[in-house]
Amino acid sequence: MYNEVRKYDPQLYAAMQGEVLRQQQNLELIASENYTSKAVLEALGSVLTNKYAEGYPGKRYYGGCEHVDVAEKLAIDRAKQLFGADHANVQPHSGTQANIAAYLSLINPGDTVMGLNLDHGGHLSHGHPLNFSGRYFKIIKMNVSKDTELLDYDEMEKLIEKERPKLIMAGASNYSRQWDWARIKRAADVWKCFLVTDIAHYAGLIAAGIYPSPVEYADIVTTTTHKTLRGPRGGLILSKACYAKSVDRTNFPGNQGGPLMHAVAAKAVCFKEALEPSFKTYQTQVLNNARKLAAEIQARGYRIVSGGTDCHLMSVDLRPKNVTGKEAEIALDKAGITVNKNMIPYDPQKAMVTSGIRVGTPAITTRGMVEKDMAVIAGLMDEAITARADDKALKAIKEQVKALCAGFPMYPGFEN
Ligand code: DSN
Repeated sequence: MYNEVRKYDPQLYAAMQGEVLRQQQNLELIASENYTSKAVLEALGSVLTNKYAEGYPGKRYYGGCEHVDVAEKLAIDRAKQLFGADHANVQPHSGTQANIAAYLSLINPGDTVMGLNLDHGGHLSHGHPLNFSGRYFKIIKMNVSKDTELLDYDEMEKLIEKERPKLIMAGASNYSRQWDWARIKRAADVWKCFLVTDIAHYAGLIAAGIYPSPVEYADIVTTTTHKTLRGPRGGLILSKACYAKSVDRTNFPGNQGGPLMHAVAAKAVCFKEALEPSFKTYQTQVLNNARKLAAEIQARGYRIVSGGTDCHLMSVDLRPKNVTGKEAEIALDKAGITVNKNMIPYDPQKAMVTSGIRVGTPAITTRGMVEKDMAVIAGLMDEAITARADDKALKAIKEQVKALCAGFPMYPGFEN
């Protein structure tokens, strides 16, 4: 594998090969990661990367776009069908770039935006002071309830009435329960503010119909394509027909130059895969695995934020074990289990320490793991966290993880 890189650039090859082994031999529990299909990888590694195609299908600033036009049209039509959207722009290089385009399609710098606090499960691009969103807009933060750790819609409505944001950004990177999109839309309508929903985490579940879709309610919906959706790294914007021109103009030439046509082609493959009946089976298993894993982790004395999950991820409060997120992440890494430390709501710790970890099931489900494997994984996680000061024990757990993963090849036939 990677023969040309191996011959030309052995140093890089060693890193790439190391990553192949890491992905194969470790338990990948980062909620925002997944394994694409081989067809998606093939499109990503194709000659389409050689092509400039500024503009949109049929209206390009470069010649020779007849074939990439087909690829982009396929991606657009499939995305619209998958989510039932009027309009799709498949060019954003990332979710954050999709969000930049969404904001600037509807409002201007200096306007007020309301978004979920990053510490409560929001995302950097929903208003963090160091992010463009926090620098260009006046941000009003929404919090989850201290008691229930759920979105507090009564508080949200009061905040909208008080602050009168021009735009509500609804979405999260670490919120495991369902959003009531219809209720937020009603509140947005009362005060005449725009509603953008960022479904980057839930997109695959939404496409499969097992998590509520905001498409009928939101003015604009943004997502990434590489999380639960299991496609290439990239972004996607869906909108009502009336915003189509504005979205397209804001993304190009407003926010990006040439689209990455190999990534656009890979998105076309991803959307085709997501339209297959087997994708619903996959997403249902992702959800079942997440619920089982949450229950198994809880049964070992940890606390699951909000008591459970309605999606692919869970937020684990480690305080009952007197462990920080940082300590747990390091111990789990040594044991071949990959997670990220994450703030829990009202976390007493700083962002680089945290009291929690975020755990997700999209990647392990792609590898074929089911409910019975979740009990094994929760046991291995607990053993590693308990043995965090004992490198020898962590090494032994890593061997068990490796043996478990060997039974679920990442890409059958690909490793050799
Ligand atoms: N940073 C991503 C995540 O891990 O959720 C979101 O963009």
